[in-house]
Amino acid sequence: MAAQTNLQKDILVLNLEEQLMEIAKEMYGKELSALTDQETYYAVLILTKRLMAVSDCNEGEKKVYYISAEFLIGKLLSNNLINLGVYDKMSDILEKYGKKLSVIEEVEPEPSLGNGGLGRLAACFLDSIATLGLPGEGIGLNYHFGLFKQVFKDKLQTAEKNAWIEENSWLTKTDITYDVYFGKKKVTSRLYDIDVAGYDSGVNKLHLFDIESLDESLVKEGIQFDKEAIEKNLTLFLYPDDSDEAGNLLRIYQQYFMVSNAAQLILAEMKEKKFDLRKMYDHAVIQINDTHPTMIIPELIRILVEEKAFTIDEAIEVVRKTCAYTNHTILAEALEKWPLKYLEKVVPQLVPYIKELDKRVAAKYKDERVQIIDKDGRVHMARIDIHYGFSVNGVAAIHTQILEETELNAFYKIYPEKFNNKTNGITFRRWLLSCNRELAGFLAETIGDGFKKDADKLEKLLEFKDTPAVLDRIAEIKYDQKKKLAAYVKENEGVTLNPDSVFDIQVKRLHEYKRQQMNALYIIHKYLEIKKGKKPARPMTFIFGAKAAPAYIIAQDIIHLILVLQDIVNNDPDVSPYMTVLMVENYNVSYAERLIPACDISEQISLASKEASGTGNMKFMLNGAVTLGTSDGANVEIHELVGDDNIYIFGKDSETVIRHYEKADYVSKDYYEKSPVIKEAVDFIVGKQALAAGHKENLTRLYNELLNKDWFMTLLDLEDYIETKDRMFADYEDRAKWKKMMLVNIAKAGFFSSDRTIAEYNRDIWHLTKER
Ligand code: NBG
Repeated sequence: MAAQTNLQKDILVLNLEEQLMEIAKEMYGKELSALTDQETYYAVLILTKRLMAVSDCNEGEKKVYYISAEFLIGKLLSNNLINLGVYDKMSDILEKYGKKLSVIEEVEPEPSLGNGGLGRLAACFLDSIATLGLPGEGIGLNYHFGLFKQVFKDKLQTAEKNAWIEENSWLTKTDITYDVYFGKKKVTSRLYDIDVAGYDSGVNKLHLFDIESLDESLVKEGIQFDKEAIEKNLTLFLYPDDSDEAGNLLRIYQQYFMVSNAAQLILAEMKEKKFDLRKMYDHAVIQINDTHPTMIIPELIRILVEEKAFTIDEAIEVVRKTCAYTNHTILAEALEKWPLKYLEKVVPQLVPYIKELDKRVAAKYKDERVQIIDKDGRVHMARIDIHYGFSVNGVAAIHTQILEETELNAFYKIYPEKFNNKTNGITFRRWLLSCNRELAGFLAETIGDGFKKDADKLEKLLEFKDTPAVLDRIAEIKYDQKKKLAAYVKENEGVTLNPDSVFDIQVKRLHEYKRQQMNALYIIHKYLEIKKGKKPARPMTFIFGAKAAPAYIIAQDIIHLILVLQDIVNNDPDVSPYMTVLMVENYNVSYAERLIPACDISEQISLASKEASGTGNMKFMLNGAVTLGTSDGANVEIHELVGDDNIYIFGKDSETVIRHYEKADYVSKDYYEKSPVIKEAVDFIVGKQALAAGHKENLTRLYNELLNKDWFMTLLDLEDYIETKDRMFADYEDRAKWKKMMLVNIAKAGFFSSDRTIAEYNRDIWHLTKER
């Protein structure tokens, strides 16, 4: 069978041009050369889907089901073509008919099925699972309007729906439908599939479930809709506003809908393959990505007991051996705790099982920190995962260590054997081969293209760390990418960027712990310095990209401050020759693919202990940026790999920060009063100039927050940050030194390939065998 499909794929590849012409005729009755860009995109899409449909599936005795609320897959055309090995061929064919593949790629709408790193990680993992030839599938939801589209109005973020599903898309409608029960209320789901092609390997599937009765017209203004009309709203948005009860209930509806479908799909496959359900763990491993899919545990137990004649003990044992949990954060507010009374409203059928799971824990352990249902009647989802799964992993060495020693220490004492670390990774197909074709091409010329399948081979580049021709070429490619970005930004944001300036970039979700506000304070500081006559050696460009959760007020205020600074700085003739500020609108995966290759300084400045890993940091280094970062998340491992000479680390370490929290002795005002530099920068937020350009309410609120609370300790590290960043800008002028740092960062990035991460998941947790 496998050989046959391979042959079909080979034949298709041989006849790519004829096929494409035929599709053009069938769909539009036109010659290829007469198609519009949009039509060409659809034709190439259809052909690529056909190619994936006849490619081998990764099969085996055991499969991983990666269940996740987010899959931030980004545009798929370019990556699919690369992974199928036909990118250049397709590009040549299109060229022959007067078309440019890079232009056609632009037409594709980007689905926003994720929020940030967690969702992007899931997408990288699917790529690597397929590339390693492992049997594995993603399971999630088909949100029609994704997260949201960010639009700036009056220097404030507003949210609109992000419609991405078109008549022709990567989704394939299947005839699989399931009944999902919320108590007695029944809804019907339908499965849509997206093929995931591995690089030079087989194809896997991303399963996205949708509700059949969805009504898109429910969304009236912005992203507002009737939160109670579950049958109509269930798969409209990812992370709908949860600031009220209806919003909370909707999130539980979504989560249960996801896991009920997942359970039905997994059990149907077990049945179809005639696997012994009592040995489910020999054929299925369920990776629970953060706590959103946690209800899969009680749901599977319920089904095994009620429909498959298991005793409760047997069901718990089988499920425990099947489920594994990944923790992605230690932020308390992100660790889900659902009031039992909400669960009773949405999924009453699960409640007796959750109570049973709780009872068993309570009978064995007295420690309050490990109880599933707390004294206030809230169900701690992560605790279900830890007690009733077989593996708990963090996503970077320091993060796992903090889980073991601090956050989850009570659990670590009970189950030390369950804990393990899996440092995150990124797929080099998207984050190098696709987004930086120039660099990838040059690397292949210089060290051979072995690194494309075995990322560790990038280390070979170190042999050239004193070779001027190689160093110069890497710097030249960076310069070209900066020019390209500048052209795109000019067209899309109307802002002029100077490619001869230093590009300093911070792109990631907006959150106080990530401390975009600290970066903004640096900008204020520089602005004031220039005003006083202290000119920098070279112009500086500060770029931000970030969406803020619509209900997160201070995050909105930080966006506002950055947009105010953009206005003030870029329009001040004394300063604008030396400095530019830009916050790009609707930062997403496609934007990241443009920004990352063009970056000189990678901002990774979270408060130590708070960023579980970060993955943007890895993408930037792979593309030759130098990191300015705290000792947090994966920065720590980057630091170890590149050494002190090739990274700029500043700020207090995680132990110091954790101690401040324990003792509650951090007082931001003390730092403000002690340091004239800090005071001057913070005061600027509510000074005349800022108030004239922005809104008093937002700016005052932010100012007060920094002065009176500053929960994520911005002012603690500000002086060190300013000093280190100044040093970095100065070092940029030592071009020889800087180029060498670029090279070392690229050469050492191999460890952060998600192929390595997935190989470790498989070695330690999944134990899948490939059979191709
Ligand atoms: C995020 C962390 C990042 C990490 C990604 C992927 C959540 C809840 N967590 O540091 O903040 O890189 O997960 O593991 O989105």
